[in-house]
Amino acid sequence: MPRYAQLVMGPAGSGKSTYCSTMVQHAESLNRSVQVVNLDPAAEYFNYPVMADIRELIQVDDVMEDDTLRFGPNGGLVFCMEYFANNFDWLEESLGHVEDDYILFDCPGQIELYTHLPVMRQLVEQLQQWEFRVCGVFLVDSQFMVESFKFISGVMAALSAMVTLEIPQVNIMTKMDLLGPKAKKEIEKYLDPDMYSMMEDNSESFRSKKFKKLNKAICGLIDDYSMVRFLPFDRTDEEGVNIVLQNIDFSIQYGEDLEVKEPKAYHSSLMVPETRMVGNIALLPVKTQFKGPARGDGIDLDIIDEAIYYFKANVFFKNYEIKNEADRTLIYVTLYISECLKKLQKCSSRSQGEKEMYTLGITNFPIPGEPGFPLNAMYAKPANKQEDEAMRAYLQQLRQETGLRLCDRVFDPQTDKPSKVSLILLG
Ligand SMILES: Nc1nc2c(ncn2[C@@H]2O[C@H](COP(=O)(O)OP(=O)(O)O)[C@@H](O)[C@H]2O)c(=O)[nH]1
Ligand SMILES: [Mg+2]
Repeated sequence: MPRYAQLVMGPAGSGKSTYCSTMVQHAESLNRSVQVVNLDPAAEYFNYPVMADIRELIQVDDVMEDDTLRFGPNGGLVFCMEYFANNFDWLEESLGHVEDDYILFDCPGQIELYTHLPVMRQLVEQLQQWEFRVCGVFLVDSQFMVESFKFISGVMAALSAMVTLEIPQVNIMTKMDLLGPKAKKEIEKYLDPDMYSMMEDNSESFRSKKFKKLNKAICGLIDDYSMVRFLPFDRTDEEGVNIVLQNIDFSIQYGEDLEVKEPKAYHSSLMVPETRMVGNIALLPVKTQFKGPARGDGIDLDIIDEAIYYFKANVFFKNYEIKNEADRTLIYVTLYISECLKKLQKCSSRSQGEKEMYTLGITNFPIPGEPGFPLNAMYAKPANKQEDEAMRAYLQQLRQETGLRLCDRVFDPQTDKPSKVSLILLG
């Protein structure tokens, strides 16, 4: 099974750490597990739980304070990252090996990591060896993108990461929530831009004759790579966040190998060779005091227990496949439960509920073969008068016992009211 990773990159302050925590929350709401690894040795603040933190391995401050090294902040960071690249076993240990895991790497912002230093590329290769499918996620702050020349430098940064890393990359314009309506409109043209028309932009910086050829060449280059699409990211817009995640998932084929979980219908486990029949319904024993042909003294689990237990799963099946005669009993009880629940919902006390259930249980109900029986195509009508009586008696016994058991479940002993929870749990 592959594992999945996003390398979250972009200049300092572009919103990488915020992106990571937004994604973690979003994934949680989808019931997906996404973990974050902090790879920024100079990180001061982030508000997501970390699976691993590079600062456990090395800290920029320690490097800068070292009298023999004497690095400034940038040099310190580069030193840290090179140290990291020589100690990937630390990462391997921290990641463990969970199949199918999905990890965000919150990377440092220094652009040189993506332009000419080998460490990020080494990291990608290492992750790939560990069976990760890696997607680059390059963030650019929308605040800086409202002018063409700034946009072009943002694009160039994203492009250099893409060329260096050679992995699928999704570019994101962050902090869209900070833009006013006018700026939002303005920025739309940058999301999927036409570089040549951008060159016609009337801003002064583009007018300069001296750079005209260069600008044209750069715009042509960007256009040729046709990777300049940006996805807008507004952390307050759940749907937008989801679109971003889907794009990234798609680029690393997340979810394609996951087993498709078909909804499952449940079948009765109570069929045994010596089971008696009425028509083609299994006359299974029932734990009950009500009179009828089925006695199940001392049995552990009966068909009504099964029907109540599987009610929620089975009641939605329009095309339930009947596998044996006990399934016919199960389905009959399942349908009867939904009839009961409709009535019980309206009852204001348990004693009223019990009365209603008693009446519903015995009042003339159709049996197989009679008009009004809902499943005549699948149920055989009784072969003779004797079977007719047995069937009627058995179904009535099932109905009465089911009604009584539902009262046990549905009425809250404290309030004597039908409790919403059990009504919902049951259907
Ligand atoms: N309004 C708004 N602020 C953001 C957003 N993303 C980041 N910020 C702010 O921008 C600053 C830098 O964000 P951070 O995630 O730390 O950037 P990093 O350096 O790339 O990790 C912080 O003050 C964040 O609160 C966003 O989507 N909307
Ligand atoms: Mg950060």
